[in-house]
Amino acid sequence: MAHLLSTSCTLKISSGYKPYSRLTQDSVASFPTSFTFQTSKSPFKSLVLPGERSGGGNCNIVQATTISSSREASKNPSSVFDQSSTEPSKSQKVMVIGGDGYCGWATALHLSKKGYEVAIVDSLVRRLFDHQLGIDSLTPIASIHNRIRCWKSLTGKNIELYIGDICDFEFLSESFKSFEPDAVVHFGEQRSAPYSMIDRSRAVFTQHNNVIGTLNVLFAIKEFREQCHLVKLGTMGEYGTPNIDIEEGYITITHNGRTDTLPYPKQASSFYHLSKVHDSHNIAFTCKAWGIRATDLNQGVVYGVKTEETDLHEELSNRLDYDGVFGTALNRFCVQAAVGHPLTVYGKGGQTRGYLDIRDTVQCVELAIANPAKPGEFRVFNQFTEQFSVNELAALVTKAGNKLGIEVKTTSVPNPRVEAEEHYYNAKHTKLIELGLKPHLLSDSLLDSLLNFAIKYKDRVDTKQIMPSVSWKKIGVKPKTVAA
Ligand code: NAD
Ligand code: USQ
Repeated sequence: MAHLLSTSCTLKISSGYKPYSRLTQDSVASFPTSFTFQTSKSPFKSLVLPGERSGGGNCNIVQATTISSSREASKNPSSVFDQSSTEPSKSQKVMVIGGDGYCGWATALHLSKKGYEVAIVDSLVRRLFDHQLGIDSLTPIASIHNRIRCWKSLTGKNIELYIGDICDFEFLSESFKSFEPDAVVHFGEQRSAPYSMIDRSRAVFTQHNNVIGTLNVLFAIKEFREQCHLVKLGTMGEYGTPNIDIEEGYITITHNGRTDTLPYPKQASSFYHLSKVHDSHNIAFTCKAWGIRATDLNQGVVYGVKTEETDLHEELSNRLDYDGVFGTALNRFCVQAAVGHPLTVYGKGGQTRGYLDIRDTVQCVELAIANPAKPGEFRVFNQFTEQFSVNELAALVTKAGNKLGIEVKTTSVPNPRVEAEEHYYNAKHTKLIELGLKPHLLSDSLLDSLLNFAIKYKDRVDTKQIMPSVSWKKIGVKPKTVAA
């Protein structure tokens, strides 16, 4: 049985833990890789909260929930939102794996507001990465327990919390049996391409964490919730940058006089992006073999920080990464402009990608849940709203900065990645629009607000973390432990 854990639990960290080693251009090779949490042999395998173990053995099961009984319906729904006509017809239960992260937190709150019964499953490993690399979110973020408590006190809505690693199948099984989800939204992966390219151990960790985690989710659905709809976060980067239009998941090809509709070719360009390709293959196979119903959301690069729900209270604030490992292009450029750092365009800057506002991420996920895939269907949506090259983003941020009286400069940084810097890019993205997505396109006002937000927190910026520090070409086997 799942244990209900009080919110006052704290993580115990072994004495070998060195939270402030920094990842800099010169020190990639020398930062420690062997931080461990108490009782966990692998540096990454599980986060263990003391005193909460399953019936013996090595299995690290930790499950937590908010103080109040999780199944209790909200008795005092707050009036902070107008809920008319947005509630799902019956209360659907949605498990948000990775719900403490950037996309997951915003989505969990959005779904909870919309009347879904939500449970967050998270190992909190992302907070550990920050400690390991000596980086931090631009915004101060509350603990997951305080976030959930704050949400409950403002809205009356309960969010269940299961803390553990989905690579641990026993933990995941217990979470499934306890919560009984109708849909699982799976954000719970190591999502940084540079992180996956630091060294062998990060490459292996990324692929193990992502591929085995997803495989476990598929087995948990098969074993315990056959009808459960899997909404999996994939990435546009699975397709690479082919010299033809990118379709949504499938392409019809005529070859030697015969025609078939086949999965669109994948050309990922980091060990992280490759983990998403492997995930997609495993999901597609289990849809066919076991009749799993799944939606793969090939998401573009997300920008922005505020959503209607996270904006309610500062304890609900979302994270905003700006560093060279976890920060993504547009978010980084806004923070760089705010602190007077030249915008870091890698190489020629013609790299073009799909982008979307975080308010659209939460909308897309809700649309996917509300319109589920059929049993056995492997559905693929390209989840972005606009395409930009890096140079175009830099020009937009420069213009927005100038409007606010900030002088913005751009610098061309030798590209740390191996990627095309000038290429054709035209990716389809109509399926979510057909389901009702109303995009928040990148506008002057959004850029103003993101820049103002970055200015508000600019004293928290560690400018040493801005330049890229991980090279695709210099990846190698790094020493396992290094003196501090
Ligand atoms: P994030 O790092 O902020 O959040 C991921 C969360 O998953 C973290 O809270 C982490 O602790 C948790 N997690 C990781 N491995 C886990 C495991 N084994 N068990 C339990 N929890 C685990 O990342 P994000 O930016 O919110 O991205 C979420 C998902 O969306 C990822 O799958 C990512 O690939 C995808 N995505 C993100 C972007 C983007 O721009 N941020 C773009 C496209 C796709
Ligand atoms: N780039 C710069 N300067 C920077 C940062 C990035 O020129 O300071 C360039 C990169 O070289 C790349 C492009 O901007 O060509 C996008 O890079 P990014 O860091 O914003 O995004 P990426 O590494 O692709 O990864 C992010 C998320 C990942 C998600 C992916 C969606 O971290 O989880 O899967 O966006 S996509 O790009 O569509 O694959």
